[in-house]
Amino acid sequence: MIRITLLTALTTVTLMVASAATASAGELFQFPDGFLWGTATAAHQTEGDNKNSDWWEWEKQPGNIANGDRSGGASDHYRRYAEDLKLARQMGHNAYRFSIEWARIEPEEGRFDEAQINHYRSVLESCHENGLTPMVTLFHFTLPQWLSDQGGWSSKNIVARFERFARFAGERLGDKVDLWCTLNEPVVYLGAAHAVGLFPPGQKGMGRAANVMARMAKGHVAAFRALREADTVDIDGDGKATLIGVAKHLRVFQPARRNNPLDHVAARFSAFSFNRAFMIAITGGKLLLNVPGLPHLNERIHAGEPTLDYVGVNYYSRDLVKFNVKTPGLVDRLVPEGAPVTDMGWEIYPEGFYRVLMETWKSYKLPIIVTENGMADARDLQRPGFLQSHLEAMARAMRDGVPVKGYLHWSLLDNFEWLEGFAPRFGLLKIDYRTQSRKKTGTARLYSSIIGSNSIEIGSTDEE
Ligand code: IFM
Repeated sequence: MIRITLLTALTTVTLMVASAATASAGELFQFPDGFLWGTATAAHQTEGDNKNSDWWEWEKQPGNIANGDRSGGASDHYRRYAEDLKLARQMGHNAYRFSIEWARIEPEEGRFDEAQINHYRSVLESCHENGLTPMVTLFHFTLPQWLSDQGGWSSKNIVARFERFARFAGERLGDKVDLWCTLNEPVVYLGAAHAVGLFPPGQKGMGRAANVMARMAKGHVAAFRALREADTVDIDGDGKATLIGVAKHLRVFQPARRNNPLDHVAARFSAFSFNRAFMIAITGGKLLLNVPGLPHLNERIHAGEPTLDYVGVNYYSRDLVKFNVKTPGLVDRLVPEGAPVTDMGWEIYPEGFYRVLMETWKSYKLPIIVTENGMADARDLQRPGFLQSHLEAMARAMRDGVPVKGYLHWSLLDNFEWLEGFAPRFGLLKIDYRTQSRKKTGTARLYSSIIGSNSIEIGSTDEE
């Protein structure tokens, strides 16, 4: 049982409507031409030697990372990106999501490093040489140490700093990128960094986390505007120089005890605070939080203009939610007994992917790109089934009208999994960290064959 404090107390109640799926076995689903197939990575998790970032310092402190792991050379992707992107092409991928590292690009406040921005230009060139449509993420959990020292996303200056960084990225990389992702998993991040203190800058407290949500929402909006202005080059000729979104971690929350009304309330609370509050803030323009014991928030985020071109969906799992009697603001999140789980103990629940996609489309009426989906499986035993069942779930959602434009598997290669260090293995390419050699997994081959046919047979997925 894991007790999670991630913003579960932050909000009012909204019902997460779960659509029951109906699948007829044996139906062949054809993905549209131009569907994006690929993988996602993040700079700090893969590049290695990210010395100016706040995680570099954080990892040095005993107890912060499992087994005392440090990201160190990570997957050596900073130096081996060309080899890795060639492998992606060989596997049939046509897209690649990665993050640019703010700590490298602006290692000191206001000093932008030409060599580093040129490095990312080379990565983008390599994407294009390999036929990979790049998606560039601006913020994926790491900050320059100088900014973290100011409080990171809790600092007053953060929105202006992020806007400046986004503008610089748009100006310097815009001729090679159309597809941008401002923030990765803002609610996961603000919970871990500013509510429970497990990520740097290690702040604790629900009140502060609520304010950080407002800052991140404003940061997204500021970055959206800056990218729109700065990146005017339409690479793919679709008439749009930019498509800008966020990668939002979305989960299914269900009451642990069907007959317990408090668990129902807790599940709805969790769905609203984790899945919806941030999205409503950036799409609707207002962040409304009204929870006893927390600062009331009624903040205008923007004046009603469009600030999202697509929703990036990161889907991993579901939680059974149990009301916590001792600390009513908190909830316990459980895995159903006997359910299949990943190496990290997360339930494997493909039906939830279908539900999340349906719900996201109904809520925001925006195109969707699956910006992450995957599992930790060191022996690659369950992952082929995971991939197959999740792609089937996605295909069913598409058949039922959800405009999914692409699927980016997490991850291209094994990498540094934050608090868990190097033990969890998410890669389609398995890495031997002694030699940094890459080896294709069975899942990588399965993925290639699905991409090759651009279709999938929808089997009889479990329904509830
Ligand atoms: O590795 C992370 C990634 O950085 C963000 N989304 C979830 C992944 C697996 O935990």
